[in-house]
Amino acid sequence: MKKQITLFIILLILFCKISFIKAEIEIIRITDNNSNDINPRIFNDNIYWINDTNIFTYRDHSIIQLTNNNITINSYDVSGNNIVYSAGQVYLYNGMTTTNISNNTYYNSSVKISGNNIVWEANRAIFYYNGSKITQLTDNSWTGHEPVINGDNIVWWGQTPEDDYDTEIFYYNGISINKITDNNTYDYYPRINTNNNIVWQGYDVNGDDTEIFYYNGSTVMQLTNNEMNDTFPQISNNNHITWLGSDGDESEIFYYNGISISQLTNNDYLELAPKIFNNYVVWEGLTSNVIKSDTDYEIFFYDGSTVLRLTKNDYEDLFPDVSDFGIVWQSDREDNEIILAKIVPEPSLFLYLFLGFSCICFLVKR
Ligand SMILES: [Ca+2]
Ligand SMILES: [Ca+2]
Ligand SMILES: [Ca+2]
Ligand SMILES: [Ca+2]
Repeated sequence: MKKQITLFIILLILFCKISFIKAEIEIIRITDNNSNDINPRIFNDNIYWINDTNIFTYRDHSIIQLTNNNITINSYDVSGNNIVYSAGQVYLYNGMTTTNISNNTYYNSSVKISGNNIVWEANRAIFYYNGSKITQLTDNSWTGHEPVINGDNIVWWGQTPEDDYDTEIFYYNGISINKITDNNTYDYYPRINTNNNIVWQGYDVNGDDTEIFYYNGSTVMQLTNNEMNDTFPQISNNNHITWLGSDGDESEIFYYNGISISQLTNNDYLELAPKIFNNYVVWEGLTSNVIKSDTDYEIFFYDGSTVLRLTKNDYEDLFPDVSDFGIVWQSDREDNEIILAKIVPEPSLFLYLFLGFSCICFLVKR
């Protein structure tokens, strides 16, 4: 009889655990000081942000100051141990020392890094540093803006003299520059992933509103076709895509899983700033009707199956970023602080099944 009861309890626990397997979240406040901590990024389990004029990181439960500047940082990016930032000039911190990479008389901005390769915008042109020398990728009669990089593959938006009034998406594959678009409407805001798949927003043929376009390495697909603006596309390394669209009134979050498009939000308030990592999507949402004065932004997280609301407070929670480790964002309290929502990995279904059936076998044998 005792054996039957034990068996029943094991089966009940097994059933409950299997029924409730999903992402669990642990909220951790990273900073607690009297200055502004802003623009957080997360790469694996390493978190970075800007505090006033310097970049900080959070590793193994402690905060480390990485740079020692008193100039305003306008952009930064991370690849492995390399941190690159633009503060007038472009600086590379390789984990040990800081070097001025750009060394020019321009105002340099929009810096991105992949391995040792760095790209940025200066004087309406695209500059590329391959670890040893700088090349200006755009001819002086061209314009180039906001480059992104994967390895030695670089994408930006801009114009050549043949483009007349509108802008196109340009792709440098490490050898030559090709146009991905060639039309009479504005194309901009490209993003590239580790497979060299590219997304961007561009006006449709009528030039009325923007759509989302996706280059899968060989062909261009138009993902949206509607009367609203579709903006800020992001692509993950498994080729999933998210963006801000609209169902008629204000913005909503949309998600393309490689096969079909789904709408992740359906409400009467604004969504902004989507980011994606594999099947995870994060964004900020203005949680009351925009006409009310008591609204503030909260952080939302799509875990691949359901949307979870991560904050519910009177602070502005902004600019979330996501990895498989967790979600980070800035929260405006007395001043801005960095918050982490750690995704607590649940033991897998197979582990529960294995443990459960091992216990049952042991009991039956006895
Ligand atoms: Ca165009
Ligand atoms: Ca549209
Ligand atoms: Ca909305
Ligand atoms: Ca602070």
